[in-house]
Amino acid sequence: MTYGIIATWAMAFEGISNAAKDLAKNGTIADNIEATIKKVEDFPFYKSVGYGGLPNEEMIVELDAGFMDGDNLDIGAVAGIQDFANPVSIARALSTEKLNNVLVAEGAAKYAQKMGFERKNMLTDRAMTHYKNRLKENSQGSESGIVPYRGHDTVGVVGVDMTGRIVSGTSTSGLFMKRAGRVGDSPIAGGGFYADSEVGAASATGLGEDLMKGCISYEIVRSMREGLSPQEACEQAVNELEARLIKRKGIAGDLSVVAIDKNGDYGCATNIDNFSFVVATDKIEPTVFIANRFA
Ligand code: SD4
Repeated sequence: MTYGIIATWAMAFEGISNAAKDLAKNGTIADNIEATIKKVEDFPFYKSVGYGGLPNEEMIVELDAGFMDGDNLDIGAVAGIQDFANPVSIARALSTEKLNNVLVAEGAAKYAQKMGFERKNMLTDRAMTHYKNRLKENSQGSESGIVPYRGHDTVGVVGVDMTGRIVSGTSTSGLFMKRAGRVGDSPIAGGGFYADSEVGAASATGLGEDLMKGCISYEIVRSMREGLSPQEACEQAVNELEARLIKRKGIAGDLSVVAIDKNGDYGCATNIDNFSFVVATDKIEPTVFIANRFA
C-alpha cells in the first residue's frame, strides 16, 4: 500500500518522520499534515512560520494558513490572523464548514475564539530584535524592502495516505516587514496549495506575489492530471512561470514547489539554490534533499 508525504524546507524533518510512522500504521493524511505543520508553527526559531515568525512593518505578527482535502475538494484558509498558536488547525476547521471557508483578520480571530483554538502572543523577543535591527539597517540605507527568508521559509506539506486521500496544507508569517494586511500565496487555494485525490497535490514557497501570478499549485495538479509526473509538473510550472515573469516584468521572485501524486511519487522544483525539502514514503525513509536552480 502506498503512502507518502513531502514538505518544504528541512525544518519539517521531525514532523515528517513522525508522520511517516503514523502513515505506515494506517494514519490519516489530514491528521498528519496538520500535526507536521503544527510542529513547525510551535518551534520558536523558524522565522517565517507561527510562533517566532517575523512581524510586519508595524511589528505585528500576522499569520496565513491554508488546508485542502483532496477527497471532496474542501478548502479552508485564514489570512492576517493574530495571536493564535496554530493557524493551520483553524484553516483545517474552516475546511469542514459548508460556507465561509476563508476568513481574514478579526473575523478569523472571532471564529478561532468561538471554536476554542489556543490564543498566544506570537511575537517573540528574538523576532522583535530582528525587527529592530532591520529598522536600524533600513535607516542606514544598507537594506530595504521586504524579502523572503531563505532556509526557514513557509511550511507547505502535501501527502497521500493508504486510503488514497490526498491533502495539502500551509502555514506562514509571510514576508518580513510586509505591509499590514498583506496576504501572500499561502492561504490562497491554487496559489500556495492545492489537492485533488484523483490526481495529487502541490504546495509552494517563495515570493507570494509571484507564485500567485501563476496559480502555481493548481497548475502543477492540472498538468499531473494531463499525465505529467510530479517532477515534470513541478519543473514545467516553475520554468514557465519564471520565463513569463522575466519576459513581461524583467524579474522573477523566488519560486519553489513540491508535489506528490496518488501513487506516492513526488516532485520538487525551484529557481533558487539550496532549497531543502523533506520526503517520506513507503519506499523512502524520511530524508532531507536539497534542490538547486535548474540549469
Ligand atoms: C508569502 N510564500 O507570504 C509566502 C512566504 C514564503 O518566503 O514562502 N516565505 O509570500
